[in-house]
Amino acid sequence: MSFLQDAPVLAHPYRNDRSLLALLGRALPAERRAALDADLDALGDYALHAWERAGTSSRRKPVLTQWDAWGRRVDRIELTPAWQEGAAVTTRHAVLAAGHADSAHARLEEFARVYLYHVASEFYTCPLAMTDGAATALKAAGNTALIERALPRFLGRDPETFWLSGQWMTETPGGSDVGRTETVARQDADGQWRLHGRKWFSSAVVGEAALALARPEGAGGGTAALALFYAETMDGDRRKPELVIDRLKDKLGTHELPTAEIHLEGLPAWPVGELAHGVRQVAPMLNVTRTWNGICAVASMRRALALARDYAARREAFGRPLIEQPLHARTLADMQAQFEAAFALAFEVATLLGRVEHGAAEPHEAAALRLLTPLCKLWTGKLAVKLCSEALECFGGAGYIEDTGLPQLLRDAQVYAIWEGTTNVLSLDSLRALAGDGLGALRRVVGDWLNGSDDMHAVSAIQQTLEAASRWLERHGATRDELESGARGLAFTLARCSAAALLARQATWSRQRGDARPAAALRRFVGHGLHRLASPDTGDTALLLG
Ligand code: MFK
Repeated sequence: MSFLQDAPVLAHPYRNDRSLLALLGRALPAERRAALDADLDALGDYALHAWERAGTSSRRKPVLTQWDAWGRRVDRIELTPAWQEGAAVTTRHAVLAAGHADSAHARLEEFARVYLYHVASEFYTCPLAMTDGAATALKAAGNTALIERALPRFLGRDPETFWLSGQWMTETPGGSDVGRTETVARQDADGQWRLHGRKWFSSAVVGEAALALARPEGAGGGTAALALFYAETMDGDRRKPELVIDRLKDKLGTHELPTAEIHLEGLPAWPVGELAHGVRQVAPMLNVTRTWNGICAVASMRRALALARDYAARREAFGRPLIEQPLHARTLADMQAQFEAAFALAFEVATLLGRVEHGAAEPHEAAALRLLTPLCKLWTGKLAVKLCSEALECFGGAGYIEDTGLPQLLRDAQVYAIWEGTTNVLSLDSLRALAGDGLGALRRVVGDWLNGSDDMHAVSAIQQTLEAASRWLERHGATRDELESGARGLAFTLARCSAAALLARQATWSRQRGDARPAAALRRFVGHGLHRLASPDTGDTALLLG
């Protein structure tokens, strides 16, 4: 028999994740940490089981059957195994319930679960994110009737009564520009609202409810005239006939996720709040799903890196294991440093969300959260693609072969930069959050995070880069086109500074406990530069595109 290469082995995703263990050790009181342990351990077990199952199963895509043998419209969707288990696994481990518990730590405890579950879930986390977002938006709107009806289902711990909710926003003319929504809400003579239109990306089509943007009949055009509606999709165990599934999307990645194009043909719906300003009402949902996006992006990075790191010890080339090859080791260490920075930022957004929702945060922390949410989403989304691509390369040709399970990581990672708003749309959203004193709020929290750090080089680099960002804003803030054309560079700069400051805080805590690795990650991350500010556009853009 000729040489056979050992496959990479996935170590227990919870017990071996030093970043997660250190974060929980620093951020949670001992009794809450202990109470969380069993769920995290079990979700780590589930992740291992799913990884092993994926290696032997060929079931990758859901199947839509639109008609039965006798010509009746059925729109039945057969799901992959992880999707069939989704409600049971997540209710058993209180994934959504944890996030809405009465504690400032609720969101951190929720997102620790999400992080461990995500890759194994085969993007069941996508509708879970929307369900979480829908619960948050209903609470923010204060609609008591809908809260009493839907939240026990959305946040419940019984898989039999658990409901998933969708977010029906995207339409053919309005992906980013939601103000172009064409779906109309009409009121029957008896007062019942009904939705008529076509929604172009529905990833919770197997769910039982949805929040949908629609234009009340006769309302004007644009964003402000849109209203937010709550709808239910099922009549007992049959899908309502007013919801028609046109087809499932054939996507680059997230293959197990049944994303559908649908028609609403008079689906009954109820206004969530006033019959206007629907985008304002759905914004809490967007900010929650964008937080999920950041956590899921770091979960994918962590999986890719864990496999690449393990493989580097198993694979020999030129007489020694890859891990002993200086350039390969350096490549992995660079990836580790970037991952640790992204991890720190994503989990701080989760933590701050919990503090703000619980009323435990100061006003400047709430303003910082509003800015950090798009920054985290846009930066981690891009970084996930880069790191997953680099991780595949660490396997050479094997990283390009489907049944290693590796290419899927890269295909799936691409969705993070698109789902819930592209990098540019999120960069522009960060400008909304910077209006007023968003940057001042960010600088205050960064100052708190740097307090006590002994890495003077990193502290000075972070502070100088924030100064440069502030000067950039002063210079370009008055001219809208200049501001927008540089928004991505500004957003990446602020994201990197925030992540570095959070890494500095973790490094200080870990060093006091004898672990110098986060400090090394900080040095390396800062060493790659924080500054990504765009130089003024001297007309070259128009020239290049001419
Ligand atoms: C997981 C796998 C998925 C499978 C594949 C899926 C592929 C992708 C499928 C998708 O389509 S995902 C959905 C992607 N679409 C989006 O995420 C929407 C992107 N567009 C935006 O985010 C726009 O910024 C937005 C539509 C939210 C607003 O743009 P507009 O129309 O210019 O609105 P405007 O007037 O600026 O804002 C309306 C109000 O909302 C304002 O408040 P006021 O009414 O009080 O003035 C804003 O301040 C507020 N607002 C907007 N964004 C906010 C926000 N408030 C808080 N937080 C925010 N993030």
